[in-house]
Amino acid sequence: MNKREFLKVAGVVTAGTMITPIIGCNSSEPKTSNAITANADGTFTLPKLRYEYRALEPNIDARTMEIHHSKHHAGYVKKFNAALKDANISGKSLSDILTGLGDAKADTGLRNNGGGHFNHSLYWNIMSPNPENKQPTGDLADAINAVFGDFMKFRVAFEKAAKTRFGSGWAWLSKGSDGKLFVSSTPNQDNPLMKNLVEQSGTPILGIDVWEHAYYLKHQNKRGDYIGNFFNIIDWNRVGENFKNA
Ligand code: MN3
Repeated sequence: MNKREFLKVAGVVTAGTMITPIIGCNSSEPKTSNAITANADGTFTLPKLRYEYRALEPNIDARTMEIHHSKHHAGYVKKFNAALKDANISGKSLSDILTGLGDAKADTGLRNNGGGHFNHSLYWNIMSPNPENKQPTGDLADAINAVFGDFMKFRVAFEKAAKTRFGSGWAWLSKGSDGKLFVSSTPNQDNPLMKNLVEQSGTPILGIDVWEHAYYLKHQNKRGDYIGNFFNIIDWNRVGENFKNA
């Protein structure tokens, strides 16, 4: 029995008083909205995860999570802050920066790294070790059924978008300006907020990272296995909140 298991058995571990986790969960849960708001000095910060790196096992392994968050995502944040400084941008929200890309001031540093920061912040936020619901509920379920017919048809469409994205990129469920949901995929670190750069624009409420760094250590070339496992850990309550706020 390790220390954590002992504490669990002893009843010491309760919500909000977890023993020091690898990444530092605390009672003030970081949400995507916090991650996408600039600090007072205009910079952005790597958000803490609300679960430990190992918490999503066996669906996503601890080593992948650690490298993905502490190296890849941290790298995007660092380079994004540098790109903001170069572009002399300060005080804008991440969403506004991404939505505005593609005009004369478009910059690959902002696009790749700002996109990387937004996309990963959303991705961490919509996963949970123990989702309360395995499927969407309420208004989100109604909206999915209205467009796709039922949840399984949505899942097939989403998995197809994720599997067929050639090379590195993301698959999304987004809310369009007409309020309707749609599934799409984007290359690299693009996302549907980048209205001047994508075929179909909207506000992403669910996203899966299909870069190899998101799954290669555990699944190697089997992207489909990773996508299937992802459905075990989608936090549909959070996706529902994103839908409501989009
Ligand atoms: Mn990634």
